Amino acid sequence: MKNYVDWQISLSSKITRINERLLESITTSEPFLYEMAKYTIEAGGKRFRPLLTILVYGIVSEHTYDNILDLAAGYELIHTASLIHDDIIDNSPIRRNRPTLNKKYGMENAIVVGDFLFARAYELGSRYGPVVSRIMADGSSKLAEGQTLEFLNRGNPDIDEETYLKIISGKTAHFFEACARGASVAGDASPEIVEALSQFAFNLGMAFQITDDILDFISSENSVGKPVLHDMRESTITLPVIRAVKASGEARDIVADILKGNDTEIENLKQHLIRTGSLDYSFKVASNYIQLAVKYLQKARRSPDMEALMDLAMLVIDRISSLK
Ligand code: GRG
Repeated sequence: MKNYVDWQISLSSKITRINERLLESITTSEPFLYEMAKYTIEAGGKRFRPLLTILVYGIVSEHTYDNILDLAAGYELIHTASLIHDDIIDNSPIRRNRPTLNKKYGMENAIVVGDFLFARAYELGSRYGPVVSRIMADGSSKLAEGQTLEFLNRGNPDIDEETYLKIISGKTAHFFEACARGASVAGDASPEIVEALSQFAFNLGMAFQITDDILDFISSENSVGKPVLHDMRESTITLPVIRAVKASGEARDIVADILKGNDTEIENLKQHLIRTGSLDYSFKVASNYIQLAVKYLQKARRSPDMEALMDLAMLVIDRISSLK
């Protein structure tokens, strides 16, 4: 598997069903609300969370994946709603290669669309009973905790690695974990397999967020579908920068300068991250999470769905290797 696009193509029939279910789940008697929700859903995205949900279910259950589509769509709706709210917080202009909902329809409408998607998501989750509903709600609470901790540390050049890891656990990894936990519980997996697949997803999520943070420095807007060098502009300090600041006073001075509003120094910081090995270090941390993820996944039954998740784990790392 060469890249995400190939991976998605190999799963295109599942993605088509996810997209259909997403559109079905946002029908409402208010046409304008539907138009805005549809605009967001049709912008696309990688659909990792619903695919993770479906593939985990496929590993543990003999039943058709149609049985898990509602849960998969529910997780994608929560993810999408959190991105809408995140774009409002950051006043972001572009998401998924399109103007954000807040830019196209205004902040007031965007807030309501986010709320609407949350409401529909929990309705979908409730179809799987109280245990799965609670897993879904826990994943969402962790998103809010991660976001809050990140916000508290915005503009803090001395944020440590432990705090960063806690932030990304909440923002990304626990939500990945919730997808796998919800799907494996819904598929009646044994407690050992529920735990193994949940840990697989958590570690995958950690690696995914770290590589996302690396890509913010080394990628292009076209390939990631959102502005790059965005984190520093928003005063969000990520692992490569934390590493560089710890290693050199010069890096700390550059970061302090950027935090005061001198955005022209961001390119200089990027070169510094390359020179000091901070990007390589971050890549190594991400690779360690992937190794752990793979170890957990290997506890599950070998099947085409398991192989597809193994491919995904490799791709998370490959998207950086291919740019190095
Ligand atoms: C959920 C209750 C509740 C509150 C939300 C705003 C907020 C609180 C949380 C936002 C957290 C956040 C911005 C997480 C980002 C995680 C992340 C890795 C996003 C990008 O995911 P991709 O690359 O995006 O999978 P696509 O567009 O492909 O779906």
